[in-house]
Amino acid sequence: MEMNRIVAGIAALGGGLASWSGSAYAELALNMPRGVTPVSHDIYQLHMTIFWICVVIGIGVFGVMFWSIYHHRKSRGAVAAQFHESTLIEILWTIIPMAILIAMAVPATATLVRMYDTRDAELTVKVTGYQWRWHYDYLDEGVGFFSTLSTPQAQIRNAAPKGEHYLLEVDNPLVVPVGKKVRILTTAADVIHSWWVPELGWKKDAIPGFVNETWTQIEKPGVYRGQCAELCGRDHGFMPIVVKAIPEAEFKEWLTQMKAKATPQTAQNESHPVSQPATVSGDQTL
Ligand SMILES: [Cu+2]
Repeated sequence: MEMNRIVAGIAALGGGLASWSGSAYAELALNMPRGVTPVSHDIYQLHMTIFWICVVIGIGVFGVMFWSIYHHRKSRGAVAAQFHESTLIEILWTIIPMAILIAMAVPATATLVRMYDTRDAELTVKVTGYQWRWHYDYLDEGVGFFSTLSTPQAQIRNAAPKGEHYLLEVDNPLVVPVGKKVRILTTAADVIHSWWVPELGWKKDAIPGFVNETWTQIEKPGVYRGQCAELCGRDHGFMPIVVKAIPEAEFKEWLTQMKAKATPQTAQNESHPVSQPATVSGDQTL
């Protein structure tokens, strides 16, 4: 009777969870995104492979444990088996976990090696973190610009309804061609920032005095949004990243336009290296 009630309770809870996860899935992403680059797919696959290995290990270990606790309980008069210093068991419980770890390390290392392989990139963009905005330099192209939060102040101060991309929108997004390998160098001009666009699969610290290197190859046109992922000061939450991936022909056109106005715009931007804070406080001491 008691057991039936417990089973019914668990079933009801399971049913509730299933319907909840179905309806809430769109808002509450429990898993990492699959992303839009070969590396992000590799990372996702690796994550799922290792997740399922862990699930199998978890079920195996807890299954044996609960089975043993139940079947060898004291009320049944169970007597503990004695197998201290059993060489066979010690070898087995060393070899099996080691084999599992090595099996997981092989795909993990292969993915890491691919992530760091920036050879044959067709375009290089240097990303510089500033308090609190990003600067993008298309090396070898002579194009560079700041990318600053464009969410209106009124939304930040709750004086207007918040927009769809609240705090995830900028004036000048990073524009890249679809299907091309783009090398991304990250660095910073003041404190440590971190350049993170979840759909690209990785984030990279932007450290003053260092240049970190990675790459991306976006497969489908679109706008991908991210944020600074390293606490970098008061307006850390106000320096979003927007990457716009467009077909190569359009990108070439965009680059030509940018080159045409590169000189005046760069000069204008460079004359204001310190950004305006996105938040408003009583004492603006920048
Ligand atoms: Cu930052």
